[in-house]
Amino acid sequence: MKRALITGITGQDGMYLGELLVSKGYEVYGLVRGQNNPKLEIVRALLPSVKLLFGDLTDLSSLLRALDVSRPDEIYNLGAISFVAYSWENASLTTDVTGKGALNILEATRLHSGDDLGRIRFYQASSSEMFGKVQEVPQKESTLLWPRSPYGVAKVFAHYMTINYRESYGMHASSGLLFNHESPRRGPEFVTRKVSQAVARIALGKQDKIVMGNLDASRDWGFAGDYVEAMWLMLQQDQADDYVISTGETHTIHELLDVAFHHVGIDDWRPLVEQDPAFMRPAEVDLLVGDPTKAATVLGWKPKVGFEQLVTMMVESDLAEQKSLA
Ligand code: NDP
Ligand code: GDR
Repeated sequence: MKRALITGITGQDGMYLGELLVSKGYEVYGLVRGQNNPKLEIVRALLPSVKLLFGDLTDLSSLLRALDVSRPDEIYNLGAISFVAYSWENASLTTDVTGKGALNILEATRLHSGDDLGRIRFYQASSSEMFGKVQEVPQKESTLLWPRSPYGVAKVFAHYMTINYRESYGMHASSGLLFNHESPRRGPEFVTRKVSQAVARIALGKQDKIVMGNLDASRDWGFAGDYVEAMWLMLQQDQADDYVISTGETHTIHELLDVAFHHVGIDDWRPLVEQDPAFMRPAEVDLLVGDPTKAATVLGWKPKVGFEQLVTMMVESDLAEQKSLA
């Protein structure tokens, strides 16, 4: 039985990846931070067989302890401060967790495994946000990185540290340059879930309008359930490498609003959407669209859920949730 350790198990991807690995027969361990984490019970209910360990990416000794207990064959470093807008308000903390946290888990892995480093396979959750002010369309593994947020800068550090551990120590360390991926489990601070939740509430008469930021940005949105399969596939390869994971399609926030409102029978959403500079970013990433050719060719990976299906899945889920709240 293979053993896996997931940091960020309480996040959107951690939960999907935990389900995937359990379904494949892995013994799964998840790292949870904080003394009374409100998501602990959600994870326990969803993934009863997963063993939860307490630790924090900023605390090297807690990571060493988690590795000693779990003795993993595969490590998935999904833990991060992941909300881009928040990273301007907390740039130093984001650097510590999202950037140096990756170095901590890489170093803990090296120290833990000693001469047996070649046995462990490591996944780093890199991001399309690293492309920032894009230097090429579509973005590929070789596209020059130009991050536009403290989060993006921290992810670039973590990305190159992962490559550095591969090149310096021969570690099987792979990095997935994942474009935006969403689901009904997406945090409500992110734009897709903010829209799906608000649209459901407006349809049910619980809310009057949505207040948004920049509606012109374009993103390459996929389904989180598809994307965690790509993470797993990367660690099943003989050679560690870096892969863009995306759909190859891009859509604006306007299109997101079109699909979400249309699904509840509202075609003219403009009177229901206000814009507020509070939701604009100091530097915006205007256009992201990834080229997933390498993932298709080498990993045999392809996304299954398209943009409209994703948005309607999220609106449906929020309608059900909002109805259950009465
Ligand atoms: P979430 O924000 O949903 O989850 C982040 C996870 O990191 C949570 O479990 C959180 O724990 C944990 N975490 C935060 N701070 C720490 C810390 N100090 N020590 C240990 N764990 C911590 O993100 P997603 O699931 O969406 O994303 C997973 C990873 O993939 C992240 O690294 C993200 O940056 C990256 N990524 C995500 C993309 C996306 O579109 N979803 C695209 C590209 C990359 P808690 O619940 O306690 O806060
Ligand atoms: P992003 O996701 O920054 O791409 O990072 P987010 O959903 O927060 O923003 C996407 C785009 O929507 C615009 N936008 C708004 N965003 C939010 N959150 N709220 C609003 O009201 C709003 N109005 C417009 C934003 O300006 C932006 O252009 C996500 C995270 O999951 C990262 O961790 C991950 O690395 C990247 O995706 C790939």
